[in-house]
Amino acid sequence: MKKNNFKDSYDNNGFSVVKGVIKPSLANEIKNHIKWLSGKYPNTRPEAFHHNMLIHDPFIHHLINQDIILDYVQEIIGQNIALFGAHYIAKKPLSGQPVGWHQDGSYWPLEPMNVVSIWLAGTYSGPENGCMRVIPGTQKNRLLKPSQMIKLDTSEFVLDLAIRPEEIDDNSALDIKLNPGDMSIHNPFIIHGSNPNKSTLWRIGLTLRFIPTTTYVNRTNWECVLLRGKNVEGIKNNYIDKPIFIDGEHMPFKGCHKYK
Ligand SMILES: O=C(O)CCC(=O)C(=O)O
Repeated sequence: MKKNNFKDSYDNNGFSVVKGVIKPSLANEIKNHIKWLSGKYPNTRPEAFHHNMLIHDPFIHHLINQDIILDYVQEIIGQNIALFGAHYIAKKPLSGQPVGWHQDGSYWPLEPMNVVSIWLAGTYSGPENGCMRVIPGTQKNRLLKPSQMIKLDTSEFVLDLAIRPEEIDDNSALDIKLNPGDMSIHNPFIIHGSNPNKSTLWRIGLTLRFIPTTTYVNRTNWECVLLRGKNVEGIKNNYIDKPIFIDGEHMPFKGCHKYK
């Protein structure tokens, strides 16, 4: 997609889709990474490979440093870019968990709420296997606080909060259909969620949250990565160093020598 169309769709609808942003071989490595992490953390569901498990992982750094992804992010938040969140939401065949309707910003201690999310597909993701769904235009809604939402049981849902059903009109919800290597990008205010995966296919997505370095992450010692441009004096985010690849601790991947 041309960058202008991409930006227009993001501004008007609250999300945009970019086809083939990474090569199929790299998307395949995302699939391998889920297998690798499932071996490393056998007691964790693959919907819950959270930031703390990923942020020092060289393969994640390889992904977040893909210039083509950062070029799109730059169109929205400018040239000084950091990552403050990474989370795999990988849904197993037959029993992948749903994500309740929510706005991302409700969860985040960001000052100001200037942030953009990428959802990078490691597999096909469509209505059959519980793809992300968005309600276009709702990025113009007010941001709900956690206290205005209902609590969900995390043994059944990926996230612990959802917007009250009576506050949602999902008639205009759209399925974000992606192939391996495609990505969607969404606004922190847009209402979105996903259904369970009852199909026989995996559904693997990596969510990445990018901030301009003018956004302060107000959570003590929260680990961020400075990716492009420079940090801002007075905004005391905790930017970590480039990780070192360790045999046995990290998944080998094409390009891992750059982390040795
Ligand atoms: O992966 C999903 O099903 C939902 C993703 C999501 O909620 C997000 O990226 O903010």
